[in-house]
Amino acid sequence: MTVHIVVLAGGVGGARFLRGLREETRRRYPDGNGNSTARITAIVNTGDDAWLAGLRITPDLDSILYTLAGVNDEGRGWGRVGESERVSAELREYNVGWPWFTLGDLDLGTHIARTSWLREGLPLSAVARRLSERWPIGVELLPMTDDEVETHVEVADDGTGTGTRLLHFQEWWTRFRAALPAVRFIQQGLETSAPAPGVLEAIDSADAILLAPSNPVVSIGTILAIPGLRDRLLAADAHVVGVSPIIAGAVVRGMADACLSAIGVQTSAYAVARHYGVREDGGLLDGWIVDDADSASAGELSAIGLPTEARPLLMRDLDSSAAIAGAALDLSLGRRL
Ligand code: FO1
Repeated sequence: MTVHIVVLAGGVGGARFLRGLREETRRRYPDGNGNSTARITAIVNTGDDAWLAGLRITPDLDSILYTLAGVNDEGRGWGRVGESERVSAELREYNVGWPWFTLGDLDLGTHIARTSWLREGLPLSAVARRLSERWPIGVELLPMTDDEVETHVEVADDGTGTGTRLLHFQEWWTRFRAALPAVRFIQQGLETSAPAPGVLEAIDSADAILLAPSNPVVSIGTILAIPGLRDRLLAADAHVVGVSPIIAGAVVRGMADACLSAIGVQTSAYAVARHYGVREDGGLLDGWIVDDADSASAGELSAIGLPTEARPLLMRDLDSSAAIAGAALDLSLGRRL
């Protein structure tokens, strides 16, 4: 039987986790020619998306696509390896786009292809599929929705000191490095959005559902906010297991701590688990994976009915990522009634 694994994922952490999961399923369910018989569906956050220089940019889908295709810039965590920036230098001269948000030449190839297909009327889910057909990535990439849902951040207005102003997430994140305290996050377009075709069906047919160690607020949180999605997860047969993006009270990379404090959640493996909620209290989680450094919280969480395992959580390389993905998969499959 082919096992069907659904992963909710954001950008860099999601990409590394999916690369590890693909490797682990290749080892566990070999298909005889180097791949696996497992089916992996990634439901990806698109709240970071933006229109820029007339092009539609989808950072989390691209981080995952490039990483699984092996053409990503491993160090930066986004964009293409061997990139050049001739066009973005020209755009800067014309003051087109955001000078603090670099669109590399190879990356622009992807954005131009995507935008031309969108202009032909293709939905984002079809565009994501077409882009991923260029490489044998072994994972089905689904945007959380085909509708435009963009995260904006409300920050104190440094001008008058009284009001607040709204920034696109990318400006808050890349221009200001999340240094401006966020009053709240607003997903514009959320109310009228719907899960992309295939998303609810994937959740219904999943044998395991995993929350990647992505930003719990603006990545996983945005996916869960899409109307109908959370309820479908709660109704799913598969057990939902999350991997903590926080180790020993600190983010592994990115600035999830700035996001968590904005919603009043402590930056800890324990607090994020409570934020997602324990299944028997009406929350999402049937299981949680924390780092060895947080093994004390594993005991506390198990005591409140959330099976929690402690293991090394740093995704240093393919083997460590595969081991983490395997542990999450075991916890999800193992707890099937
Ligand atoms: N992040 C930066 O810090 N600086 C950039 O100039 C930048 C450009 C960029 C272009 C395309 C893309 O897909 C991602 C890009 N990112 C950049 C990363 C991006 O902010 C993150 O991938 C996510 O949006 C946050 O998780």
